[in-house]
Amino acid sequence: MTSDIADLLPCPEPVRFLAPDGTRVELSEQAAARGYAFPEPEELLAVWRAMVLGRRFDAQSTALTKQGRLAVYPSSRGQDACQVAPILALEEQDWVFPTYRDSMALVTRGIDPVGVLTLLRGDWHCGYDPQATRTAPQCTPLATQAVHAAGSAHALDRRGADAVALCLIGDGATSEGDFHEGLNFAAVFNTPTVYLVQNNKYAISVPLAKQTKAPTLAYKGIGYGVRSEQVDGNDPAAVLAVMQAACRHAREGKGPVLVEAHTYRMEAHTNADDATRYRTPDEVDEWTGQDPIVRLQTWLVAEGHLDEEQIEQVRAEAEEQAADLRDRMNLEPVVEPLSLFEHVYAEPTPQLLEQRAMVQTELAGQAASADSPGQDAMEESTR
Ligand SMILES: Cc1ncc(C[n+]2csc(CCOP(=O)(O)OP(=O)(O)O)c2C)c(N)n1
Repeated sequence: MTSDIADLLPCPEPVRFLAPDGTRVELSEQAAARGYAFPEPEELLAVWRAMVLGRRFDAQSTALTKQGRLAVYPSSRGQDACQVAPILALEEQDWVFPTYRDSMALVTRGIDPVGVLTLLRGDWHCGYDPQATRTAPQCTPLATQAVHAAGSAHALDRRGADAVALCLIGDGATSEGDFHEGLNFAAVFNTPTVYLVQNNKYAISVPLAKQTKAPTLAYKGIGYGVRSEQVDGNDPAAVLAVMQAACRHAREGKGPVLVEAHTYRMEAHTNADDATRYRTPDEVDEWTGQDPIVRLQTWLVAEGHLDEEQIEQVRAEAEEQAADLRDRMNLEPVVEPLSLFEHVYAEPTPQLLEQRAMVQTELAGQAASADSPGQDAMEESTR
C-alpha cells in the first residue's frame, strides 16, 4: 500500500486552538483541511478537571521524595495537557504504553495513585494489574515501549479487538533504535498504534538541538510511511482534538500515527537532577507564561463554562486526594523481597534463579541474627 506523501506530512506549524492568553485563534489552513474540530465544552471541562487533579498529584509526589517516602519522581508539571488529553481521547478497551514520566497520565486513566508510585518507590516492578487496567508497566529503558505498543496493537488487531495502543514517549527517546523499529513495524503491519512524542526540549541535560537535526520530530514519521502531526502541547484543546483524530484514524484501520507535542518540563528531570546547570531562568519563565491549566481555565471562565465555585470544588477534591495519597504513602510498605524475581521471564533463567537463591540465603541469615541478637553482639565484641 502506498500513501500520498501529503497525507503523511505534519502541518507546517503546530496545531493550535487557544493562544497562551486563553483566547481562540484561527486554525491554520492545513489544520482545518485535516478536519480538526474544537472540542465540546464538556470535553474541555473534563480535561481541565483532570489536569487540576493531576497537577496536585504531581506536586504531592514531588513532596514525597523530599520526605524520603518516594525514591524518585520524574515530574510532568507543564506537560499536563499531554498527560491528560491523550488519555481522555481513548476508549476503555484501548491500551497505554507509558514511561517513567507518565504517572499523571496513569492517574488520569483511573489507576490508584499508590499503585502508580509503587515502581518509583522501588517496591515492585509494577503496582497495578496491566491486564485489568490495559496499561503496561512504566518503562525505564528508553523507547522499549515503542516496540511493545506496535506488537500489542498488531495482536489486538489480529484478534479483532476494536482497540488502539497509545505509546507515550520523550524527545530523547526518539533517537533510540527501538523507536525506529516500533514505527517501522507499526507502519508495515498497519497496526492501530498512536505515538505521542512529548517534546519537552531536554533529555535530562541534552537539549533537542544536540539530539537531532530533524526540523521537527514529527517528520520522523514520514520515512516510515506513518501519518504525522505536530501540536502545541500546552494547548489542551489542540492536544485533545489531534489525539482524538489520531485515535480515530488508527481505529478505522488506516494505520499508525505519530504526533509530536511541543511542550516543556517545568521541573528538573527528576528530584536527583539540578536543572539550573543546563537551562536559564529566562527560558523557564517564558514557559511559565504558557501554562496549559491557566490557558484552558481562562477560556472556560471567559465563555461562562466554569465559575469560581466549581474551581474551588475541584481544588478541594484535589487536596483531599493528595491528603489520602500522603497518608497511604506514609504507611510502611509490606514487601516480599523474593517476589521481585517473579514475572521477569515466563521461564526464569539460571542466572535469575541463582540471584534468587543468593537473596534467599541473605534473608535467612538476617532472620537468624534477628532471632539471636545477643549472639551477634557477642561475636561483634570478640572481633
Ligand atoms: C536505553 C536507555 N539509555 C539511557 C537511559 C538513561 N536515561 C534515562 S532518562 C533519559 C533521558 C530521556 O529523555 P526523553 O526521552 O526526552 O524523556 P523525558 O525524560 O524528557 O521525558 C536517559 C538518557 C535509559 N533510561 N535507557
